[in-house]
Amino acid sequence: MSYPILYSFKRCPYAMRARMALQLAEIKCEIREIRLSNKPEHMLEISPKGTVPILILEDKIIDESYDIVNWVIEKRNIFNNNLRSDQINLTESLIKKFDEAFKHHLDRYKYATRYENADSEFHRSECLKILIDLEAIASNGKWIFGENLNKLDISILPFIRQFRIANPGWFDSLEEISKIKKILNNYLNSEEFKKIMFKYDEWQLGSKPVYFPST
Ligand SMILES: N[C@@H](CCC(=O)N[C@@H](CS)C(=O)NCC(=O)O)C(=O)O
Repeated sequence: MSYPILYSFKRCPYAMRARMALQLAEIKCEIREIRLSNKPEHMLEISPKGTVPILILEDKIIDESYDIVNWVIEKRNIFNNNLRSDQINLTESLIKKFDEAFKHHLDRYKYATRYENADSEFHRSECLKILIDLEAIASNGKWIFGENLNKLDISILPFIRQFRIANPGWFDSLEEISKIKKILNNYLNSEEFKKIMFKYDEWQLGSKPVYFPST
């Protein structure tokens, strides 16, 4: 039996969301851990834009993390929750906001020197504004919409994790996003998160196949 192939990079927030969906669905894949500075030729052949994650299926290749998550959701009912229609709409608009505005400011906050004239503090406060808006709609429960994990949690928490990592002391002292901090902690301390952060050696042509989730 051949398994789907997943090109991945452990620390990539987009790859994390894809791995989380696959893990929750218990869809076993051959995982190929890459280094962004040393992308395998085969990966670039099948998806010349050169980003991870990429999921190779028998009949198609999916090279956008959002599409991988949706493909998993169509296949398996991993979030068996009855969300209201406003929560469904919020899910889509917030994922877009994190993929675009939040990521834009996050990169300029974390790596200001790589961008001409980037003011790290300005970009940090733009990210924080987005988190304060999220705080306003977040539940007091374990996850953003309550006690059940949803597509929104697995899609945006990897970016909030990165935001925290840039300056954990400052992030942890923020009182205005206390629900978000709690939800992030729940994510980071979950068994599922530990599983998706399993460390694989870098894949090279000819490497013996290794599988995700690791057993
Ligand atoms: N829109 C893509 C973005 C993926 C993306 O940008 N991944 C980063 C790693 S976090 C990447 O592969 N960058 C390529 C590079 O830095 O060369 C998706 O959602 O899958």
